[in-house]
Amino acid sequence: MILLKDLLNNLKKNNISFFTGVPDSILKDFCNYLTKLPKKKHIIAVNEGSAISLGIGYYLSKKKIACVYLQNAGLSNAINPLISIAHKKIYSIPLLLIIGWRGSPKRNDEPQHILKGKITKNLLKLLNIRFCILRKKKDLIKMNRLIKFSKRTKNTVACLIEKDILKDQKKLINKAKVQFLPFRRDLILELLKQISKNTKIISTTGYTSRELMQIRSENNLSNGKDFYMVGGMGHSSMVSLGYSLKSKKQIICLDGDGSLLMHMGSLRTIGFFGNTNFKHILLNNNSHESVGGQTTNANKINFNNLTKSLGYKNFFKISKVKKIKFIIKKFLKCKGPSFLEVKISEGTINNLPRPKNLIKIKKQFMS
Ligand SMILES: Cc1ncc(C[n+]2csc(CCOP(=O)(O)OP(=O)(O)O)c2C)c(N)n1
Repeated sequence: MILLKDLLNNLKKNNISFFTGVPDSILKDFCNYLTKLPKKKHIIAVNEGSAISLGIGYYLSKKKIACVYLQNAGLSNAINPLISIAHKKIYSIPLLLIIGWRGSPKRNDEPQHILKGKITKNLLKLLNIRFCILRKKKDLIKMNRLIKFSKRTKNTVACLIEKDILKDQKKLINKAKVQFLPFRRDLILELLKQISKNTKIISTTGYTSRELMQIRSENNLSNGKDFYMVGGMGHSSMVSLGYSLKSKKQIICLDGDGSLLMHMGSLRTIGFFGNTNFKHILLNNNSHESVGGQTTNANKINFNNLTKSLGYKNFFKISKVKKIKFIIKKFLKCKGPSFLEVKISEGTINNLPRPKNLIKIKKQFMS
């Protein structure tokens, strides 16, 4: 076990004062601490490649190493600027990566994490990134050595942290935000009641897919078929578009604000190429709720102007429970590509199961 305060003190001692990254459940307490820092010291990036690039820009201006935190799933987003810009053989720009190691060989984890967990160390080796594994306080000495090496040689270095290692002694109590908005489950339940037999739903990573699966089975709602994007965060809209172009069926992408922002350029592809059968629902809680509730800053975006200017034909918005039924009806009837923004409160279902038998889920979806 490592205490959050020891990790933070260590970073301070090493004169690291700029943080950027994408939230992760293993690093939840770390990310939540950082969100209390002033804007100039910490930026939640939309994807891990952007976080690496922010760190590169910071180094170019301050000659100091930035700390970039990410889940190992996001290493793939990070690889492009890591290998093509920051690498020793390109511009030799040092960074400190703190990586939440989902699916590490010693821990049980979900199917989507197991493979990435297995290859994480090899990926770092291929990228010539020296790394250490932080399991106990003493390991912070290894981190210090790596940071010194990074500063001296201008190489990127990384620290891997497995599940349940990082502990915060004085847990930050997240005050319940009183918002009189619908919950994710209110929207999902009504949607499942209204869709036709042939509808396909493709749902994003985290609570959205888990709630969809649970609400469907709990209420025995069998119209339509679902494909849960248990990984590949940010890509559910393009998977949906790919499906919809080759099908006459109604296709609904159930997206989250963190996921949508991660690869927001996709909205233009949908606006341009999307057919009438394409329907996009954004469950906007302004938060990465599934990994700790860090803000996405999506609350002030005007999705009406945005999606219309990108080529979507219709825009709808829900912020009251009593409007859900009526607006879903209109949304399902209209000709797409259409966008529905649902402002939701944070809050999920207790003891949510996770999609397990993924091949079976795929086969059912395709049948
Ligand atoms: C590439 C990548 N980066 C980070 C994560 C960790 N992660 C899983 S769910 C999630 C938050 C998703 O936020 P949002 O789409 O707003 O949905 P919410 O959790 O609020 O329902 C994050 C950051 C991931 N799975 N993949």
